[in-house]
Amino acid sequence: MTDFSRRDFLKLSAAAVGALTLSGAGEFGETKAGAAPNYWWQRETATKSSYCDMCYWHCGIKVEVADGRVAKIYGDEEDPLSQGNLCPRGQAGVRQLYNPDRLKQPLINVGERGEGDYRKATWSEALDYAAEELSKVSEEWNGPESIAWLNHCTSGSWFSHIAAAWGSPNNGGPAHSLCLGSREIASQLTFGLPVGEHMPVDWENTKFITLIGNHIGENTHNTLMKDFMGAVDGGAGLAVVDPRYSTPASKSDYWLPIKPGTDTALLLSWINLLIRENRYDRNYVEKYSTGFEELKNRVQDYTPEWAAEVTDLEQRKIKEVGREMARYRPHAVVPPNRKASWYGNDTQRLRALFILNALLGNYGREGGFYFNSEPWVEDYSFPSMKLENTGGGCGGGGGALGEDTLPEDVRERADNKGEKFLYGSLSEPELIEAMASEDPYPIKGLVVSGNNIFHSAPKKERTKEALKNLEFYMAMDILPQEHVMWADVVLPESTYLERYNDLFIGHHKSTPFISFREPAVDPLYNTKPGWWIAKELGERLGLGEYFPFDDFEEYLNERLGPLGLSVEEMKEKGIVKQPQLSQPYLEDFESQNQDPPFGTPSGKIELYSERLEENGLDPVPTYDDPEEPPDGFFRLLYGRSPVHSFSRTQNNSWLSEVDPENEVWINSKATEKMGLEEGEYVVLENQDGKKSRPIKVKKTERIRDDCVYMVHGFGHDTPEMERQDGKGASDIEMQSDYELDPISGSVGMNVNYVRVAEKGGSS
Ligand code: MGD
Ligand code: SF4
Repeated sequence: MTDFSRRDFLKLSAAAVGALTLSGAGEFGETKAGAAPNYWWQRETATKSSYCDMCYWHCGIKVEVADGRVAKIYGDEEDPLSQGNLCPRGQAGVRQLYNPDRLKQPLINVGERGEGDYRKATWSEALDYAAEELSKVSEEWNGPESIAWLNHCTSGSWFSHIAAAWGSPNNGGPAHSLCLGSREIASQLTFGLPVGEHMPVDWENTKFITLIGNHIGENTHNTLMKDFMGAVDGGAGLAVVDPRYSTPASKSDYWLPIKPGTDTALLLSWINLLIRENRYDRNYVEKYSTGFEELKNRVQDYTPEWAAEVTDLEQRKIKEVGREMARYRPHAVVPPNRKASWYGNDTQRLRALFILNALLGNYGREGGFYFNSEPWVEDYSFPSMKLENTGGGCGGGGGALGEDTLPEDVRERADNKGEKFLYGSLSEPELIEAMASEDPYPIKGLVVSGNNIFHSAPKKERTKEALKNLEFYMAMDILPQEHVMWADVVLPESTYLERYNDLFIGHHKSTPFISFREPAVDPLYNTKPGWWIAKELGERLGLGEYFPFDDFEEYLNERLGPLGLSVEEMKEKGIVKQPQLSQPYLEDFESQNQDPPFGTPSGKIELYSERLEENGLDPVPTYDDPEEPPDGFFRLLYGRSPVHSFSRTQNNSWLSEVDPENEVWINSKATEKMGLEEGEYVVLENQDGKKSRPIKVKKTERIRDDCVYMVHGFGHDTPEMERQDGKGASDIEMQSDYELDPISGSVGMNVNYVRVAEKGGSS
């Protein structure tokens, strides 16, 4: 019998809002009418140390707690990332904690999957049931590989830990295939080094920056934005290549409104120009790279004149920007963007970008890229696991270029049947396809944590089919997002302000550091930290030996011990910087008679990749024209809002007040032709006849007329969260197609097209 339906959810949320309002217990301690002021700082306060989880940048924070309630969050001045400042999302973390819509207790589904009929359960009931069902799937469907694990949050790595210990290779998240995988693989192929979490661009010394569709300022990463603006304010020249007049384009010296999908042509033409006009850094190339002559031969036809035709850019501008880069080299940099998966040829596009940087002689030089230096922190000594833990947490998923190390009794990963792609971590959309088709083998169990599989992966309908095909599906989350309310067991995690997490190990230029997270307040409702949930589940699955600690302080103390630190000390300090000798530039290695740290087989920058050639792939990037939009359709482009993270924050009361819904940017000439007014609602339809929710029109000169643009993360279908439900449209609903990158397994979603199908409607 159902005792907890969607309607109850809404009632419960409303009651919780009421309770907060009546008690006057807002986090800033507002006063009841007529009462004496009682600000939070006049109460008993405590300061807690943590790092922000509103995005994976993980700025260090201090949390002020007054009478057991979080009153304020601010940046930790000691932290190299936040440097004492937070973005709006960081400050709004407090509204995530006190969000009345949060998941409040474990739930067990009692209806059809997707209908949202639940009964409340105790923790032991929910965990016993989950362990029993997962074990049943493993026994009946040929082992742990019949269960997939998709994680994207700081606690998610504990579920990846279970997958690795138990032996499922179907373990990962969106970070690789839907975000930065192709960038990481291209960097590894060229320099033998990852780009890593915090892009090692030497902003403070750079003199000329070229951004390729990298909308810094709309996508907000605290330090990145500050460093970038510092460089621009300090006089660095700026060129922005984007079909849209983005925020950085508005600060630029050169805006290149490129035809979407033709960036590789532009990059190759700059390579051609630097070589043809002898403007590249000859000494650097001779000393540190291999394959220059082959590169020179292969790019000789990719002239700026040719590229101007292909990219729809002015020839003069292409040449001028190329020459500016050369003028300022090696202090000229072309940073890669983070959301690198666009068109399915992404590793080659990124290879072209890195080769261009190499010709500018900027890797390991001031004003280019510096060499990262990670702090040394001992791993916890777990018993050896069946598989390597492939992560899946935030920002994970660089994707190794190494050999497959699966033991003989474990089947291959289901996402790469027939070796459709060469390298890389799990490709989430390909895994979902394997779940739906049962090809190459049935996957009948799924565990999802902190990964909105209805909003991060394309082909949402196929994702629903995959879920229907499962025997058991469990989700751990903090909110009743749409995909969560499809799960058989729903486990409510405490938010980052209520729990311990692992150490965050980072670096910012020559400063390696570790940040610490402690609970600022006790968990609200009947929620639990992710590490506890995973440990309890692991023990029930017979994997208790992989969780050999009683509580999380014990775990953290074992990691901190070799550094001469402890949990008690970290509570005080929050951040510890390591006085480790760092070598950001090539000259630092040379002065110590050391080889440069390029990790390629040749030990040099590989302009020509023999590894790609051996695998039948282009050793030097080549260019293919993108498909043209069908008649009457625009290419659909998408990006970020400065105050939202993915599809996670639209329900946050402060953030949704600032940015409640998205708009579709359409060029004014096109709106005039269609008779569309600014602010009116339209329904979009894609090439496969999929229709969007109504979305507001933004009529603008700031975008080309062959594409439209919308911010990702809106258009939720979540009756349990009224504030975000149905606001704006979801780009994912329009992304019913993608192109798979044959090198990295990344999926390019900029290969979808929309037209305005109807006028009218509202949010
Ligand atoms: P992209 O999606 O690559 O994002 O940040 P970016 O790397 O900046 O770039 C979007 C820009 O590319 C848009 O300006 C778009 O018009 C342009 N563009 C689209 N197609 C093309 C093309 O064919 N050629 C060129 N040259 N430009 C094109 C994404 C990054 O943002 C990522 S990956 C994550 S995961 C973070 N997410 C995030 C968030 O959710 N919210 C906020 N506020 N910030 C975030 N920062 C991060
Ligand atoms: Fe938090 Fe903003 Fe820093 Fe991301 S950039 S960690 S949301 S403060």
